[in-house]
Amino acid sequence: MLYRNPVIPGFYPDPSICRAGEDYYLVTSSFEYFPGVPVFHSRDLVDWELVGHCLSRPEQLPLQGARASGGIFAPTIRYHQGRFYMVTTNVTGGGHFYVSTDDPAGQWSDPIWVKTEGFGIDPSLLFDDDGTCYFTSTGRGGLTQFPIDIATGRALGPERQVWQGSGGSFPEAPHLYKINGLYYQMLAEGGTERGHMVTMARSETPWGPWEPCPHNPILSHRSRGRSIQSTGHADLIEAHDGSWWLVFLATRPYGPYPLFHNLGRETNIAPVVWVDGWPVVGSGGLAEAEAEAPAFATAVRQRWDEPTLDRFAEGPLPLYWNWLRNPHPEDYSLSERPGWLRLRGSAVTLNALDSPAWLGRRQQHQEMSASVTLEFVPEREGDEAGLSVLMNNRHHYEVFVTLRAGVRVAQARRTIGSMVVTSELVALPDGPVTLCIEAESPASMGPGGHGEGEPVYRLGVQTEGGLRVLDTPEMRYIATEVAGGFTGAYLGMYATGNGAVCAQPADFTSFSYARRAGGSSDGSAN
Ligand code: 6LW
Repeated sequence: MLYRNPVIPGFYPDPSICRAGEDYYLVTSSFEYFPGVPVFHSRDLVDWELVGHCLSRPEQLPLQGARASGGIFAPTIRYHQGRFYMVTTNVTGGGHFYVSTDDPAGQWSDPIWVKTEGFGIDPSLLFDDDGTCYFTSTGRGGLTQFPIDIATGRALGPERQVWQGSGGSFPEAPHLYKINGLYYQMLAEGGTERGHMVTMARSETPWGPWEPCPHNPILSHRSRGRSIQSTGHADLIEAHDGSWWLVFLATRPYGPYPLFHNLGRETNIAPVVWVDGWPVVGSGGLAEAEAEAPAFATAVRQRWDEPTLDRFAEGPLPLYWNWLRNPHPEDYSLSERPGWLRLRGSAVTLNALDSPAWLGRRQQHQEMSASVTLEFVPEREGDEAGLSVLMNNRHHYEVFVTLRAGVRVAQARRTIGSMVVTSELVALPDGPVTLCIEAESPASMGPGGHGEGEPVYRLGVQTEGGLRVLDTPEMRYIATEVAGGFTGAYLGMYATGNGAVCAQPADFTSFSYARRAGGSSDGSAN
């Protein structure tokens, strides 16, 4: 049975994995989004169900004023003596901390902070057989490590330098493992762009001397014409059947040359075999877009490729919905009007480093359709509510309902850095409005990007005469290569009074999302 990478598509970077018996748990970075650090569960390493978040309470995750791609950087998850630990960094404030739980799908503890000598990211834990817990991260002067008291986070020894990598730029993402009595240090190097790679060294002690792997990098797609690029930031796991696997981030760039990516860095897996005490990843250090599933997988389902329809019945929202920074609870209600998600537009806009009345889910496929149906009666020209595709506060497109010259209209807008462009206006009759955003790549393009045309979003409104497309902005101008940062595109419902509070709430009754077949979303060809 074949599985397809990415196993978790869309903005789910810096994956880390642990195993409890035959259950696998995986976490990823979440930056300025709330709740933080999504937790996935799988029993076959291929189909990953989102079961919770490690950081679901604002007290665990202060994000006030977080810049785009601030907040929560790379997490590591480990399982030790019946308890799960997740260690990460809040770069917006506080630095390194960990939380723990007996039930990864439930609530996690309050943070325990770990103080280091300098600023660092990418913390990791190893629970050694003698009970020592090693904390490893980037820090002042490179990769640093020290033993900690897991009950308090207190250092039990001085910070010491460990393996600094094979000479690539940005040595980071350290994970220390003990395998067959040897200590292995795995790093990412080369920066999280096209030169990204995974490297490894081993030692008889946790402190070195380090023997680098003779075939470093153990994984890299730099300078390779593959559909999956930027492979790196990895974590290693021994499955319950004795097979070994690597989880790692990668991107799927596309478009005419030079390629770009807008879905963020995604979670992938590759098989690992051991040769002479060194891991060999995938096909001799290259990961396949399609590969043989673990022998213990009984069926291959990849749920993230299935369409979703949200009807906003009262009760908890599906876990894939996120807020920007710490949401203002007064902006949201599922109970005031049963069957509708009510957004009360505040003064905060999508451009602010604050939390607008916005609820978003990741765009997970290069070709997709998203649509919302809403009721909204704008009373001022500043009042607007609609559907956005958002990369960050300075790069987003939206289609929305607003008031112009006393008439309720639909309009589209592009915000690309300091450039803001609005579309023509379409007058709307009274009643519910359906807005949609579709992502479309010209069929001729192919994954290598050597065809004609440019991938675009179609921003439209349903009218009596059918879909009226208001704008078709290029995907490229909100892609990571333009927008910067570490995140990926979100599709979000929002409302704002643009500097004032909206007089009327915006009520959303459905949100649908579906991958469109036939596109280059499959990561098909290498
Ligand atoms: C992360 C670093 C990296 O902390 O990107 O790809 C940073 N690797 O290890 C942000 O995700």
